[in-house]
Amino acid sequence: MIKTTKGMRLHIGIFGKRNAGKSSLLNALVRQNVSIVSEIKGTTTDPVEKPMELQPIGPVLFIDTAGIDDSGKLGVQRIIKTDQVLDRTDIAIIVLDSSWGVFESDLYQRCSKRNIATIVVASKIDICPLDLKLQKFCEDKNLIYISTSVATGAGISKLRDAIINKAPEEFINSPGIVNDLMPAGELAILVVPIDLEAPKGRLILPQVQTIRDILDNDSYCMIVKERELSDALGRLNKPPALVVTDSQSFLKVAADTPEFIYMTSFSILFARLKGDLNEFVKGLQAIDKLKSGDKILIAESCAHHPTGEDIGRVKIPRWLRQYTGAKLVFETIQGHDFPDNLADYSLVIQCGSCMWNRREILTRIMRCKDVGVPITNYGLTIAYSLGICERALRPFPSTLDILQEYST
Ligand SMILES: Nc1nc2c(ncn2[C@@H]2O[C@H](COP(=O)(O)OP(=O)(O)OP(=O)(O)O)[C@@H](O)[C@H]2O)c(=O)[nH]1
Ligand code: SF4
Ligand SMILES: [Mg+2]
Repeated sequence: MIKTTKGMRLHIGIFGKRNAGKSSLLNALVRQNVSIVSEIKGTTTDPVEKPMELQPIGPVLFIDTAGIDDSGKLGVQRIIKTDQVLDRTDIAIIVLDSSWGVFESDLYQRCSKRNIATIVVASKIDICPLDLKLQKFCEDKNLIYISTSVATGAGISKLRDAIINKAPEEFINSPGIVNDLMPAGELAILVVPIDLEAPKGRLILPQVQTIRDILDNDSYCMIVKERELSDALGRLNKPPALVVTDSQSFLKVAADTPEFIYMTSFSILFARLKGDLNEFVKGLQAIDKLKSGDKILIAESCAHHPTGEDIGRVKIPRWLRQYTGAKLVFETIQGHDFPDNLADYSLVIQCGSCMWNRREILTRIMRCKDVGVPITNYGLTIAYSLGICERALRPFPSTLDILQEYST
C-alpha cells in the first residue's frame, strides 16, 4: 500500500506558527518519529511527507510544514513552500498553542475560500489552558475543535476520527476512470505507443490505473500499439465498448476506429479524474483567439529530462502553431511552482497530472479563474488542434454540449 502513488492519497496538511507542536502532532498521528521536534523555533524548514494507511479512507499523505510566522529571507522562502502545500491539501489541520491570531485567521480564510475541510487543534493541553473563547469561535464557524497533548496522548485518536469524518466522499468511494463509460463484461481496447518516450520495460501510471479500473469493473481489455489496432479490431466478433489511446496517436487511432465506437484518450480520462473536464473544455475556446506574440504556459507536474520529440515542448507547440498559424510564445514550468504572473499568459495548458492529487489541479483552475486566464490540458489541446475533439468527447455527452455551445 505504501507504493500507492501520492496522487491517489488524501493529502492532510499540518499548519501553524513555529513551535506550535506541528511536528510532534505528525509523529503522534503516524506513531513514528518522522519529523524532527525541538524547542527551537523554525526546526521544520521544508515540508515533511509521511504516507500511511488510514482505514476506512485508505492511503493518505500527512504533510508537516514550516511555521507560517517565519521571518527573514529564508523564512519567506519557507512560507512560500508551506503555501504550496496548501495548494494540494484536502484536509488542513491548524495547530496552535496560544491564542488565535492574524496568522491563523489568514490561514483559515484561505482554507475556506478553497473549500478545504479544516480542523483546529489546540496543542499542548497538558501545559496550556483550554481556550474557551477559541472553542466558541470554532463552534460558531462550524469548525471541528480538538485539544491534544502528545505528552499524554490526549485527543490524538479523536483527531484521527475527525480526519476520517472530514474525508471527502470520493476518497471513501473512489470514482472510476472508465467504469461509468462501459458496462461490466464489455471490452476496452487500450492503445499504448511504444516509442522513445515510453519508459523501458513498463507501462506508465495512467495506463496501469486504467487497466486496474477495468478489472475492478469486471470488464476486460486488450492492449495494442497503434500499428496493430486495425488488425486487432478486425479479429473481434463484437466491437469494443471503448477505445482509449495515448494522445500522441490520436489521428491514427481516430482513423482506424469505426465512428460508431467510442474513442477517447488517457489524458482526457485523467482531466476528468484529476481536474475538471468541463472547465478544461471551456479553456479550449481561447485557442481560436490566439494571435502572434501571445504567451502560453505549459505546466508539467513532474520534472523529467525532455526527449527530442517532447510532448509539452515540441509536439503541442507545433500542433498549436499549425492550427492557429500564429507565432506563439511557449514557456514551460515543472513541479509545484505555479507563477504569480498568470495574467501575462493567454492560455495555460496543464499536463495529465497523473502523479498529482485532484486538489492541486483544482487550485490551479481556481487561480487561473481568479485572474481570468483560460486553462486546459494536454489531451484536450491535442484533440482540438488536430480537429478530433468532438469525437474524443462523445463518451461525455454533457461535456460535449459545453464544447458545442462554445464553438457556435
Ligand atoms: N508539553 C508538551 N510539549 C509539547 C507538546 N507538543 C509539542 N511540544 C513541545 O513543543 C516544542 C515544539 O514542538 P514541535 O513539534 O517541534 O513544533 P513545530 O510546530 O513543529 O515547530 P517548528 O518546526 O519550529 O515550526 C517542542 O519542544 C515539543 O517537545 C505537547 O503536547 N505537550
Ligand atoms: S508530467 Fe504530468 S502527465 Fe507526465 S507523468 Fe508527470 S503528472 Fe503525469
Ligand atoms: Mg516542526
